[in-house]
Amino acid sequence: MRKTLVVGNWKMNGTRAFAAGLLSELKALSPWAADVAVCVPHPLLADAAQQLQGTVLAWGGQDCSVHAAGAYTGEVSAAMLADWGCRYVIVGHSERRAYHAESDETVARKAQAALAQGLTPIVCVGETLAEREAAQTDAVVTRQLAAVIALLGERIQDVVVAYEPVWAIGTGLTATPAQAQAVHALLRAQLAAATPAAASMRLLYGGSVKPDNAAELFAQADIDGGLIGGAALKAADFDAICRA
Ligand code: G2H
Repeated sequence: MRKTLVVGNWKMNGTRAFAAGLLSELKALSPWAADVAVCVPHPLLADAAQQLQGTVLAWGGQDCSVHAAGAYTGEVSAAMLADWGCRYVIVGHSERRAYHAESDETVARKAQAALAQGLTPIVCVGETLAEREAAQTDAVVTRQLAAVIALLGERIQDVVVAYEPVWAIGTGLTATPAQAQAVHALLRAQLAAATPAAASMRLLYGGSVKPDNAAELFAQADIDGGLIGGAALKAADFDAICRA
């Protein structure tokens, strides 16, 4: 019922030459049974658009402004991303929440801005290690998602949700499939209370997904793919995950 979605999050990595090489390798390895996208740094969007136009690979940004336009130095609007042909934009990644002080409300506004431009926001939620150890995982992810539901209402159905436990990001630690599935089931139940479309929404897992753990994670009932960081920077690894 739900088609697997695998999204590469390049984070702040890559030059134009790197992107040209990786994207041409991925094009040669395509197609996949899953939907596949790469979220690249903003300066690489033009090259991604040129290289990926007409392929099975979609592309997107890693953040967008809450504002439509104006005097917001350094910001990139959802309209600009749409203008470059982006299909997706990641919002609320834990690195944005932690290093740029993004609140739950800010993340919700970014998702709203993305939807207004026809983009699919990939809304990230996830708990820190301290929160998990304090048994606050459910409360934290529920609070983070509730802010988005409160602002978007029924349009929550047009969002992709990514569960990324902060303690598993770039650390080599991965949530066990059972740990991840438990949170995904909780999130889907929360979505079901907000929209009848919850069963068809895609929920991704992110946090040290690798070729050797992707299949077991993606096999979980409520895990519909992944948001991939480090392993998205190597064509062979990303391809293996897309096939998992
Ligand atoms: C989590 C993930 C991508 P990594 O941030 O969003 O990165 O796979 O490197 O843990």
